[in-house]
Amino acid sequence: MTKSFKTLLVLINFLAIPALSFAQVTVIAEDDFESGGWSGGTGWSGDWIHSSRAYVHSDMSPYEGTYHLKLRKNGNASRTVDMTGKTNARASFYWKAFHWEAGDRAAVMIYDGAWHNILAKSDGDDDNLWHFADIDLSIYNMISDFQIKVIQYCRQTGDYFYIDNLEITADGDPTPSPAVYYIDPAGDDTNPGTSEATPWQTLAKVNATTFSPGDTILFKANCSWIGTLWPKG
Ligand SMILES: [Ca+2]
Ligand SMILES: [Ca+2]
Ligand SMILES: [Ca+2]
Repeated sequence: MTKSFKTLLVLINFLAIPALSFAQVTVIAEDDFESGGWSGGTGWSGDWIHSSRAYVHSDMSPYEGTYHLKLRKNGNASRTVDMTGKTNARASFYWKAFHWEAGDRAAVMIYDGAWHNILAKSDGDDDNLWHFADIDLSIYNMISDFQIKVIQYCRQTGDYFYIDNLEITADGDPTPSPAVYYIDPAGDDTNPGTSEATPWQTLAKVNATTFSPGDTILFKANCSWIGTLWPKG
C-alpha cells in the first residue's frame, strides 16, 4: 500500500461485523417427507433408496405435516448428499418407535467410506413419542457420496420406527476477504477500483457501492472531493 493514499474509512458498517464474522449455519439437505414420496426435500444427490418395508406414510401422527418416513420389520431407506468441503456438519431429525420387544431395534447410520451408527435405539425406547436428535457429524469424512440411512431390525409386522424433519446442516460460506478500494481524482468510475492502478474517481461511485464489513476505502492523499460521503454496506 502506497503512502500517497491515506485511510479515511476503515471497517465500514461496524454494526454488521459481529453477525458476519461468524460462520452461518446452512441447510445442506432436508426432507420433511411432505412430498409424500421418495424424491422430496432439497439438497440431495438423488432420491431415497429403500428396500423391504419402508414407506413415506401418513399414519400414526407425523411430527409435522401429513407425512413421515415409516419402517416396518427390516425396512430401510438411505439417501446420498454431497458433503465435500463441509465443516461442522450435523444431522437433526425427529424419531419415534412403537411396539418393540426384546431384541427389536433401529438405527440411523451414516456412510463416510464406512458405515457408522449415529443413533441406536432398542426395546424400552419404543414409547410412541417423538424425540429430537441433533448429532455432530464433524468427526466423519465429508465425502461426495456421503449417505444417511435409517434401518429397523424387528420381527413383528406391528413394530414401527418413524423419522420426520430430517436436516443435514454445515457451516455456511466463509465471510469473503475484505477488499481495498482506491479513489483518485485521476481515476475513472468504470475502473474496478480495487488497485492503485485502477482507482475510482468520484464520491458518487463510492456512495453507489455496497461495501462489505472490513472493506477499506483509500483516498489519494492531498486531494479533495466536494460532496457527501455516504457509503453503503
Ligand atoms: Ca412431515
Ligand atoms: Ca411388537
Ligand atoms: Ca417395548
